[in-house]
Amino acid sequence: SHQQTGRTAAHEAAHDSAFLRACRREPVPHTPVWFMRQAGRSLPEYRKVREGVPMLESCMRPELVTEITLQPVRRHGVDAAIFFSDIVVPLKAIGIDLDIKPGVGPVVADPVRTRADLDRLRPLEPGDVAYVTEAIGMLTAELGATPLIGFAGAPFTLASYLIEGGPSRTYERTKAMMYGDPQLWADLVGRLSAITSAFLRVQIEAGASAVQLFDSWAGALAPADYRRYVMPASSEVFASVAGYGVPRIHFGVGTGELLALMGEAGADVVGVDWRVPLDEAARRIGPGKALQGNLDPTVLFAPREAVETKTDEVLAAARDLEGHVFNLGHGVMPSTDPDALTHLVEYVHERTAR
Ligand code: 1CP
Repeated sequence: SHQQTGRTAAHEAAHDSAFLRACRREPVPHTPVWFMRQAGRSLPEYRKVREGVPMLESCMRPELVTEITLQPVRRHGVDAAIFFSDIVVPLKAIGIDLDIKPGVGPVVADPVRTRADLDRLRPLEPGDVAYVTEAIGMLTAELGATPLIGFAGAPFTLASYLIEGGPSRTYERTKAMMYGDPQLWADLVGRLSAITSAFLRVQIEAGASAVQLFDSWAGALAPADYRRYVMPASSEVFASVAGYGVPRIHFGVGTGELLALMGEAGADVVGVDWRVPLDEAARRIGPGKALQGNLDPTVLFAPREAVETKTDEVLAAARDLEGHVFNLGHGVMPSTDPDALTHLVEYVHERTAR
């Protein structure tokens, strides 16, 4: 089909990029760099085009998504683009009443707390997110050899927003369901796994040449609970896209004790936050995986010399990895000076030129 041709062309154009080579643990001309939340409020050109457009609405306008996704590629020369969207977009697309409130994050009008509430989590059809397919088609045509990373929220992190009704620090209701009604929990994350899998497949079919599963808040769990209550649903997601052969990245915050399990869940690349040095992370994860990370995003508020010193530390710890994608340990903070990010990209490229 026409769409399949688009996908194949996009995947072929990006195939030999430093980013995809590093994900596949092949030799690279330089360590590839991209930043989580590289599009967004740190960029004046982003604030300008977002003026007066609510977050969720901006995700549904293909021209705007294309422009915002390309902004950090043009400005910083990063080695990959990440699709501009949000982890709650597929939930909105199946009719969940939610909004992204400025300065807060996703807020769900009627939280999911009972078995009857599960009926609202119907499967995601590609037609529900036609604007995603359209935006990725436009984007990959513009990106050429620069790979596009698609993404989705992992079942645990999505469940936490649905159950709590918004951002949380303790995940008390989420854990209450997990421990108190394991069957309801399993059915909930099973439905989310199907929705997330479908959302990733849409993005790959449209031309994304890698995918990242964000289980941002999984670090709140002890390893035994992660293995029992969360890992099966995330493994299902990874298995459902395995056939495409595109690299699968798995990331969460505060996951030092979960790194091996997050690799085992089916990732090709494991994202590491700034709390665990990459050489130690590699020992925990074992062979056969590339690593992504892990400069503390707040380091970018320090003078340039300090940023370079801390970057050298990350690169030194990454020296013997099978594959390394340089990134921050979590997203770019909104008040970051964009010039600091541009310099960081140049610096990593220079220091790692082979
Ligand atoms: O109006 C705005 O600008 C709102 C801020 C904003 C933005 C720019 C939100 C609300 N989402 C986004 C875009 C977004 N969300 C991207 C953009 C692509 C890029 O990196 O350039 C991505 C990858 C996400 C994914 C996302 N959304 C995650 C996982 C990544 C992470 O940071 O851990 C999570 C947890 C969310 C939920 C969410 N959406 C928005 C906010 C402020 C939050 C976090 C709320 C909380 O603290 O719980």
